[in-house]
Amino acid sequence: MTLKSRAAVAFAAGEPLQIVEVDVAPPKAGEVRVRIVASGVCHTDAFTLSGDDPEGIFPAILGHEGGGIVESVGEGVTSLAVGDHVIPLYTAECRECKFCKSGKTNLCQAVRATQGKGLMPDGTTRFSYQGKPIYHYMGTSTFSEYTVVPEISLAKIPKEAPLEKVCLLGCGVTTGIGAVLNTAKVEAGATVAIFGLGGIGLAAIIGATMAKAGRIITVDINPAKFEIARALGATDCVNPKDFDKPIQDVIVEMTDGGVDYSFECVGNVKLMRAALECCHKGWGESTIIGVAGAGQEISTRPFQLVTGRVWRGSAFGGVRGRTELPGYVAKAQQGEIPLDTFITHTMGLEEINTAFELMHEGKSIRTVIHF
Ligand code: NAD
Ligand code: AHE
Ligand code: ZN
Repeated sequence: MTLKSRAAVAFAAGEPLQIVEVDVAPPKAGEVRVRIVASGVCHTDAFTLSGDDPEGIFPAILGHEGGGIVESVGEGVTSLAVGDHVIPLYTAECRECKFCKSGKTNLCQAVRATQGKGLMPDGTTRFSYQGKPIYHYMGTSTFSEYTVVPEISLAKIPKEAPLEKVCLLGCGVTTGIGAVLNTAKVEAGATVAIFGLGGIGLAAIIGATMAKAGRIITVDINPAKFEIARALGATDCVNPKDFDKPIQDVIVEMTDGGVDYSFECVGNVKLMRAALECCHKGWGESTIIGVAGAGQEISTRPFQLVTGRVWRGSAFGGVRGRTELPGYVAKAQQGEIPLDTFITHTMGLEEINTAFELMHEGKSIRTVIHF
């Protein structure tokens, strides 16, 4: 049966979201309809809404950091049942594709092609408004009371975990921690630099403390972010605006030649260069997490790589969602991942445009939308 659902619809790039009642069709074979209980707002939602995302497609229901409860399942769904608690995954885990079987990446491609076109795997959409189709987003579309997601794009989590908090593990917090532990594999005692102290960069601090990094240098142009960074374990807080030389030179001087690992958590291609170039000659490794807009490219002197620095990238922290996310939820439940620290604001769906404003003004870390 088709359900009515309150949703925040992005009708066009650069326009505020509109709260309307959409129709959500039942799940087809291999799909699951989920009642979303809460959703964080990530910078990537704002990035796509801005029109900078080459894959941005409108009208769409954004949102990819949600937590919910299975409302109904389509034919052939075996791993989930009505009432199960789930976190939607923008990086599916089919366990059967070449990527999953490689053991080398979390980038399952089973549904990626249709997902990038805003469609379910059969090439159609489950959302409509006034009889016209509305596109899905990142395979999750969590800014809707009800959404439909492939079975392989849902991590089942214990019912005891508070969905209005662990939803943040659907993107930001997992991404930052995973990039440090899975992608860079930071070792104990290492010196780390983290560029950008939003949800991702702050989570990278947690990852660095989990890895027992010796020094955690954090960089942001908004000094209001430094208090929380220190509370999470940053040893140094640096504002590039306080210096009249490039930030990479400042960090190289602070560290006797550069850091062992750096992380770009902003999406600024100039900062990506700085993050690479603040790495130590011979072994320093820089991981790009931030997402840059259409047409932008990174650059550096090839000599930076010839002399031993390494450039990497990380999506969803290299985490295989169905397998590994329950472990992240357990860590949050045990207090090892302080999710409360990230939640600076909570509000209802009607106020969702305020969440975007707070993010752009640098006043929030994460706003969690309660449905
Ligand atoms: P955010 O807006 O909450 O935080 C960004 C931070 O960067 C802010 O604190 C801001 O002050 C700081 N900043 C901006 N310009 C800066 C500069 N020139 N130098 C230093 N600091 C600067 O964003 P977020 O939600 O933490 O997301 C960060 C980035 O990570 C975005 O690009 C987002 O799209 C991306 N992201 C990537 C993945 C992935 O899997 N690769 C996952 C989630 C988010
Ligand atoms: N659609 C964009 C790229 C967006 C992007 O890089 N997304 C990240 C997740 S950001 C979550 O907040 C990601 O995981 N990418 C891997 C993937 O398969 O999308 C573009 O440039 O086209
Ligand atoms: Zn995100």
